[in-house]
Amino acid sequence: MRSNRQRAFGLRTAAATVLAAAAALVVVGPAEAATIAVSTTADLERAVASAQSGDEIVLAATTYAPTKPLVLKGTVTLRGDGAAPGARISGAALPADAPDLLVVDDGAVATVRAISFTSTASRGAAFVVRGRLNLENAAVAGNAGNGLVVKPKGSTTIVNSTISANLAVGLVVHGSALLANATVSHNAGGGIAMNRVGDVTVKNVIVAANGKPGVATPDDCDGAIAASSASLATDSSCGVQLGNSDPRLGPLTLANGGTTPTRALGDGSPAIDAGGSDGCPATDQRGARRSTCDIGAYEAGASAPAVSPAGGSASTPGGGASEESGADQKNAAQPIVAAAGRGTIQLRGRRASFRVVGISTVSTRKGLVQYTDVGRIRLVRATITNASFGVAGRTATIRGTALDLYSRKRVSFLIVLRDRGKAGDEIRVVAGRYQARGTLTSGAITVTSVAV
Ligand SMILES: [Ca+2]
Repeated sequence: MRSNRQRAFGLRTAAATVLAAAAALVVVGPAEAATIAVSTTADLERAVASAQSGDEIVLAATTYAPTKPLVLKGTVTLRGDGAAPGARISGAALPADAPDLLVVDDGAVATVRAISFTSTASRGAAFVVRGRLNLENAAVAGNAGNGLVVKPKGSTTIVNSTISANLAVGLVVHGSALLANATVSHNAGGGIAMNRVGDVTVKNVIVAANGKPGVATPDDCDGAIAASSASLATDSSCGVQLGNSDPRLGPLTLANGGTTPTRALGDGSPAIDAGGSDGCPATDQRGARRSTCDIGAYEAGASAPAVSPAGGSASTPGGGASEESGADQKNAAQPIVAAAGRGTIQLRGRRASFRVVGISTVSTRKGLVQYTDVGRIRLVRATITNASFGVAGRTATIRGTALDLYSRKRVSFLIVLRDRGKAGDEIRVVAGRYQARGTLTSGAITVTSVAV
């Protein structure tokens, strides 16, 4: 083990910075690396901004909601501390003009382990990779935008990780990506998009139930995977070994064990014991020991090791546990609501059009509501006050207030979105005295719930 030192924030001198920069040009010795424990959003933002090559930032198990994108530079590791309910980085507090959650800068080599990334707005990605990203035992889930976007010079290796329930595309690759024992599923905008130039290799990977049946969006893969082994998809678009196969994935949940949410393999899943031993990690995303390798991030029949509750051993001198962290930890156990839709419905002799994006956790709500029934009501500039789910996570109820451009008054609204999985999605709108409901004649609604 290398000997690490705890670094106090804000005490770095210019001389130390110059020395560290010089050291980075040669080879950074182990003694230069610092381990920085963080337990609040402010700690995390400072640690990322001041990280030097070789540093490891260890996140206590709570929810972090940065107010601007976290930009990783140099060679840096970001990892959860292994306690329950896990570390989660949320995009809920990001500004509309900088909606990406984590950016791996040009030339950076970032390792990110055992953290969940969630709740970006529809224009934001959980990850933008310009340098190199090693993603391990992580979950990228419940984002209204894309999960990961790998830029032309960027590259990523994704192992034992789940990219799921994002409302846009799970993984967009302009550069290169190697996925091993990953699960890319239930992303409404598609699973993996190669954009004609992306170089993607998959080993023991599940790409399942992406896109939206009956709607013209790309499904599991958009473009050709360069090389694959022992991988499975629910349609034929990826060209992998087991195409048109249903892996029988369970709901995305922390209840499977570990510190990031996973989807279990149901009984009789064709993914069980169907992975190749080449490149198969010893444990799965949860830390459960793998036997004959299953395809995907989850090993069926294996138990995850017990995780200690937050606060057990996470506190280190200078780590700075704050008063906020208690509330954050409670929030971390709540489901994330994510719903998005746009389209038109047919009313009596006319059509109404809408666009709705809603993201909600118990502590934060964001979204966009626009609804136009020409001549009757036109809702804009909405404030969402509540969003909740109906049975089985396919119905979202969004409440708030919005400006009606016709009456020039703010009105309370209730919008219910029903995701029927294929053509047949429904929307119901109540705003002031206005009421309408209908089945979509164009567009689509996607509703997801991420129970973490
Ligand atoms: Ca197995």
